[in-house]
Amino acid sequence: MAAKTDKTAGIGDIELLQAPSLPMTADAMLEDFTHYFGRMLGRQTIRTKSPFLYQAVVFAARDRLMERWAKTRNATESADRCRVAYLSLEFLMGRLLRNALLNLGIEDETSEALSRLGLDLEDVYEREQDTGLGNGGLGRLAACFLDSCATLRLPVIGYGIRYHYGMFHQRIENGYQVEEPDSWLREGFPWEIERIEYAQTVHFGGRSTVYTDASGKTRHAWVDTHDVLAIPFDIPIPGYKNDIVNTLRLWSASATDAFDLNQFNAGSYADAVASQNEAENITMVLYPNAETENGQELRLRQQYFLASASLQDQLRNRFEHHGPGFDDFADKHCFQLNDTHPAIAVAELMRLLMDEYSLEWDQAWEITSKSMAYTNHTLLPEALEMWPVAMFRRLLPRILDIIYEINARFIVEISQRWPGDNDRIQRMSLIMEGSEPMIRMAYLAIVGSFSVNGVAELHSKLLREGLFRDFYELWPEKFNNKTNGVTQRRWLAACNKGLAELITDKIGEDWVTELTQLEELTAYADDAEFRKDWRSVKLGNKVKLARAIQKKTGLEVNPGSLFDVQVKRIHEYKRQLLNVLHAVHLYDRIRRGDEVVPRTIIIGGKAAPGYEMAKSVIKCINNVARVINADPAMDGKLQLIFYPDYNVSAMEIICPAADLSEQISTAGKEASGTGNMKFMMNGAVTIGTLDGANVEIREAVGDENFFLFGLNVDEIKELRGQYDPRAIIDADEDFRRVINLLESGHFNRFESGTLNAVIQSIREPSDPWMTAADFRSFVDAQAAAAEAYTDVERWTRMSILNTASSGRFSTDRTMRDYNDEIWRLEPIELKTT
Ligand code: 26V
Repeated sequence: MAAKTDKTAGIGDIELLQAPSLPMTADAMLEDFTHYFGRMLGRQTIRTKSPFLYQAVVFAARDRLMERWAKTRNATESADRCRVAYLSLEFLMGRLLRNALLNLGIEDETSEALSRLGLDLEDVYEREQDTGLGNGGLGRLAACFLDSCATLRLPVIGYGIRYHYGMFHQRIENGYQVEEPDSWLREGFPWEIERIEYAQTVHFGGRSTVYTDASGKTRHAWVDTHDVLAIPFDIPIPGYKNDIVNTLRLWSASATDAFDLNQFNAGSYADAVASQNEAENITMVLYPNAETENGQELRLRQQYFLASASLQDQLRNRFEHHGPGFDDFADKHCFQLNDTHPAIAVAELMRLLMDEYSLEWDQAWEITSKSMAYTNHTLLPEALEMWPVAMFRRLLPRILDIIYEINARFIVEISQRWPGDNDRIQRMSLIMEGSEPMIRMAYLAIVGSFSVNGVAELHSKLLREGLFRDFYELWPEKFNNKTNGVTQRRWLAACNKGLAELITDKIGEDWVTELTQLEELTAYADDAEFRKDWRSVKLGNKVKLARAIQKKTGLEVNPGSLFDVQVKRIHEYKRQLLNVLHAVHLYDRIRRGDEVVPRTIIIGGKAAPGYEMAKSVIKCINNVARVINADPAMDGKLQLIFYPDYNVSAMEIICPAADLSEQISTAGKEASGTGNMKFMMNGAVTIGTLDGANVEIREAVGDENFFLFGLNVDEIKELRGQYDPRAIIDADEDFRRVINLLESGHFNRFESGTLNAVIQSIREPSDPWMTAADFRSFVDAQAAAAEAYTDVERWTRMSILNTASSGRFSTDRTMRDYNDEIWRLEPIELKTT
């Protein structure tokens, strides 16, 4: 390795940059695997179940990433160009090995190397635990973004939290969800590099004071704080066959020396050690999203911890490589806020610039408000984050000062634009007054950002017209849309090898980096031979899913039946209950002697542990499933499966196998959805409402290839106030029979009352999700889907056209949109040596 003398580093940096690249051959992989397994991990006997086998493969792959990583870092840091920090409390990465090998282009070589030892790479993949540092759509989106940014050569770094416990595991016991901790780090996590040299200090508590500096200026300081150390752990993010490796930097909390010492001096060694926990607790656990979790102080600590550590890291990096000065800071840095969770970064950057770097307010505000950009991910008003002012005062007194000052100046701006409009001031104020004054984080994010975006056309429109209307009137130019996507590398190339090969055989492999190429499949929808191959791939995937179901639940499902799938978080607005009503309706029809198209309904998802109604929905699904699956009359006609512990890896088996994709939320409630895109890409046909990105999916594929049902946003709005579910049920015989069955105790014998709350919610005129309103049109759309499915050739055509039309839903497109309209980054140029 060459040593290079560096102006700042002193003796010089040892660089991988000049070193000859490691060979990407099966021979070399085998040699390195053997080295790591035997010499580093100290193992001798190869046991397929052992985690060390997997770890040794990771180390061999990681070596190949390491040199590319160093080159990428060198190129991005030395170039005085704009870079983006993507701030997110969640990165739902899933497994990393398959994607790393795919993107490095050495999957075949690695497989070959292992096969020489009698090992199967697929088994090694299975040994990896999911990195489940997210709840659902928002966290997985962040992970897909990173893959696309690296592939597009965009200098984007992800900043998040290294939770000790990720998303809980779900077990089903007597139909109930039981949560188990996800100790994903227990066997070690071979992907991460601890970078203790970049640790940052984050303040909490204490008080805010004023002093006069040497030049006679009034300055603020935050004193008597309890400090916590933020230690970064880096994970490599390889682009697809382009030698780029970007970074996901996750912060872990640790006690500072001073933290212990104060206590130690106060007399108690044990207390001192115990109080380390208080610091380390900050990154202990990922919060599962639920309203009940809102307002938890530890969650606010997490948010501030992430914001502060990440901003300090960016400032450090800037000065290290480009020297002091802030003149062009906003041109060279952009912070994309993934929802309001990291929105406190607006106030923290102000604090750092003023208190630590002595900038004046106006200059600091100019920089802050030109470098922050905010993405909203929800339309549910109850999900909008607010924090009690009192909590801020206790935990982050200096930050509270700054938020008050931002608000005071903002209110002046409103009064200038709308003199005397006090209602408007109240509506728009960052502080919601009341017995317990609250800080509205979304408003802080909007005021402090130059860009505000929604995640699907409909969602962005509803933000402008509803939730953020006042702000849109004030700053229309800030608002924009960025329709979500998913990465086709994970969600087609890696998880559906059969389909990927079939597609590549026909149209070449360019779709892997340019998904709109899939359009070329349209022509083959009319090719009978191709349709046959398409069906055979789908059937193979269904067989594979059937095996997974059998393994997890003991139930045998028929791969010849229509696979009707709804997997996502369990939430009332997503209306898993509507799906259950349809299942009960089919059950009822079969019992009456009707012929139906054989169908397997698969539902999966986790309920937030504190969300009682969602947990009852899980119980309801399982109870209905138990009766249906035990009834001999249903044999070969209907099955209902609850797929336990749904996560990223489960989706990799599920989406390639789906025939029908359920996207059935109440119109106006689902911001975008991204599962809908994964299903579409893998050739499932959607049954859905006009909600979120469904609208754009239907537009892309054509209404004849999409099963639309339900009220639209305007109709929902109009119906509210006069909604009468009882009348709807009474007027519809099928519906009446379904409700009667549910209320008769048929699905909860010896468990009287367990389903009451759930059934009652459907009958409630105030039901915000208006499930009953869409029952009839849902059942009819399901009948149309079943009918279409019996026409095998027609269905296959629809399936192909769905894949062919999914080009727009790649995060490559989404990231290009962000880059063209918000970030304006130039692609990383690797130096060729
Ligand atoms: C809220 C909370 C509140 C309490 C503590 C933890 C926590 C975690 C997350 C959330 C908000 C989740 C919002 C969310 O996941 N939105 C989803 O974002 C997807 C990506 O844009 C989008 O496709 C889904 O439609 C949207 O529901």
